[in-house]
Amino acid sequence: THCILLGAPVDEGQRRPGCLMGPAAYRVAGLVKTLEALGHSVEDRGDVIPAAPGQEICDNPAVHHLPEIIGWTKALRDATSAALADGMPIILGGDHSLALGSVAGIASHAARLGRPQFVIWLDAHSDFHSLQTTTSGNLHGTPMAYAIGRPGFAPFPDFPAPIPGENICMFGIRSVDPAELAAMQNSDVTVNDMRVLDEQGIAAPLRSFLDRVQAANGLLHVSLDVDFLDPSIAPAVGTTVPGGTTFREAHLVMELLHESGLVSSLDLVELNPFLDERGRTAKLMVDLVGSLMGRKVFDRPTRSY
Ligand code: DIR
Ligand code: MN
Ligand code: MN
Ligand code: MN
Repeated sequence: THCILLGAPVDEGQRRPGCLMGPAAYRVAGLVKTLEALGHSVEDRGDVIPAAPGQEICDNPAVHHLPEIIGWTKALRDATSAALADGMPIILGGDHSLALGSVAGIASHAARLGRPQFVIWLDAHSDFHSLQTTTSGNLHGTPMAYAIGRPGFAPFPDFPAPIPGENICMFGIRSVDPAELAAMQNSDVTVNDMRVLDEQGIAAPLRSFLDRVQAANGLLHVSLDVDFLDPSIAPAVGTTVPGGTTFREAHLVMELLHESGLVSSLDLVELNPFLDERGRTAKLMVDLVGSLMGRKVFDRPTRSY
């Protein structure tokens, strides 16, 4: 695979400074070497420059940094969609608001190809707020709502080819605000929250989603939020939520995604290196990318997707 790294040092989608150091931390933690050791070629396109902020406003006074995030959204949409023409974009965040742009970019690329776009959201949170419903005002809590075409994103560019709810799978969620829950229940999104994973394990729910992607000849975008992981193994994130996935569960997710052969793009989001313990979380994220891109400890028969 030709991997294209896009740095997205977005920090304005939440309130704890530090995510802007994420791209540098992934580079320091050896992401390029990890990918090359697995036989991939790597092209680091450096950090994306956001479009100049405009004067956009919205009627929810809690929302902050709206013009800056719109500037990031436009630039990341264009950079991601351009990268997809040449290889597999890996977007190095940056907080999760970067996915407003990356997911817009993948959706426009899929529409150009005439193929359905699927998204797996690996996160403690559902990030399903509209500009009207967010109470924190943190725009990192909104990208899924934008992607599915929820109303209330007027100051943003129209989302190109909204992604149908049945093409979206939330995986590992355990912190959902009431307004997000109401909106999700009104949608066809597949919700594999931690309770589902506790009862059914990782493999069965994930395979059933991957089977649908495969059957539809879909493209699959993976959006990996650090807080998908349990805080005991991944402390470097501003919004830790107890009860996250373990080291082995997370690697299993990545291994199954790899074996599916369906993944066409990846976001790595919410790493805050300022909160890390000597790069521990950054290194874990890089290791997970290794598993996603084919590293295995033992050879095992691959499922024939
Ligand atoms: C909360 C937390 N639902 C909010 N969101 C996220 O602020 O909207 N934390 N995404 O990572
Ligand atoms: Mn998130
Ligand atoms: Mn989260
Ligand atoms: Mn938040």
